[in-house]
Amino acid sequence: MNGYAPSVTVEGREIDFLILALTLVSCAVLALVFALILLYMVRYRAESGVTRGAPGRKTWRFEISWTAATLAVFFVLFIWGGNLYVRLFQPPADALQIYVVGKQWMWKVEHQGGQREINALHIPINRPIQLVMTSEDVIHDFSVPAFRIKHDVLPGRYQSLWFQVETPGTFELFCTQLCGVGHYSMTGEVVAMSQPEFETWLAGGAAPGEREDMATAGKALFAARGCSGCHGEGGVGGSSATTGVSAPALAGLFGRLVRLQTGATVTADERFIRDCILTPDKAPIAGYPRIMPSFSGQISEEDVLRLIAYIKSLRSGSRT
Ligand code: HEC
Ligand SMILES: [Cu+2]
Repeated sequence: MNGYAPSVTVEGREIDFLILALTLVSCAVLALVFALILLYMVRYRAESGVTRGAPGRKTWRFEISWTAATLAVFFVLFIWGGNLYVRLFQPPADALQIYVVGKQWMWKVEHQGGQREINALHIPINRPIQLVMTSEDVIHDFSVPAFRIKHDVLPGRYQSLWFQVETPGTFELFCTQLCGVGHYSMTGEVVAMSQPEFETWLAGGAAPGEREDMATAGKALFAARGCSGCHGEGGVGGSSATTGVSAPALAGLFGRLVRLQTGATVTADERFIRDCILTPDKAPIAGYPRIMPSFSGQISEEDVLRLIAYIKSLRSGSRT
């Protein structure tokens, strides 16, 4: 295994370039400091006879120019780094979403079509990929050195990471957070393929009839877990005449602004829906009784992701 894997993403190359620039700037400062140390060592050595201690004349011009130059260099690095950071953590809207759950000691991946894999991640090239990640137990860290990406994966919340790979190939995947005795074995591979090859891969494995896509699996869970009893078949919501329960419609919820009882508004993203299912007491929404039970500890992280996929698939007014 070689120590250096050339970056296969555009952002990765920019990260390399930024690090190179930082290293060069640091080396330049280091060289200047050492050159001055040497210069003064020779110039003011004991037998040199140079006068010391006389008050030197202070020139403001020198003072101001070195301060301004340093400031300018650091501002350039700051703006460059800040801009890159913001871009790295804002997935493009058209990114292909793939779900990742870390657990001691493996990475479980689920594609929207329901294809599942362990310690492997298949992706198409030249297309932005967004990973929505969570952990079932302790803190893990998803790292693919060749993509220059690395992010902690925490239990109880969703982390998102995105990248776009340019060259096909197989790349190493590591957990880079010490997560227990099996940590060393929590590795895998990311296989980047052309779009047609990726589609062939997606279609392989289980026959299409046997595999449920995530939203369909979520729909079954929605009924089996009794969600539909309050939220209605297909999440249409409203108060049911038979049960007298009033629960909000879930169709069209994803991406909408929701008002909480505290008066605050939040966007209904994956994390919000997850919290609604697992800890409904934490942020109850305005205008409804607080009767939704907590499903914490009763639903696996993977099932929560499937329920979210189902809720995302419900457009307003749809009755599927
Ligand atoms: C006993 C009735 C009941 C059951 C069962 C129930 N819910 Fe709810 N749900 C509610 C009520 C009432 C609210 C609104 C008040 C609140 O947020 O607590 C709500 C809120 C929500 C919200 C937030 C909706 C919004 O507009 O912001 C989501 C998402 C949700 N539930 C999903 C689910 C899922 C998924 C299940 C099944 C795992 C489920 N619920 C089971 C009654 C229920
Ligand atoms: Cu781990």
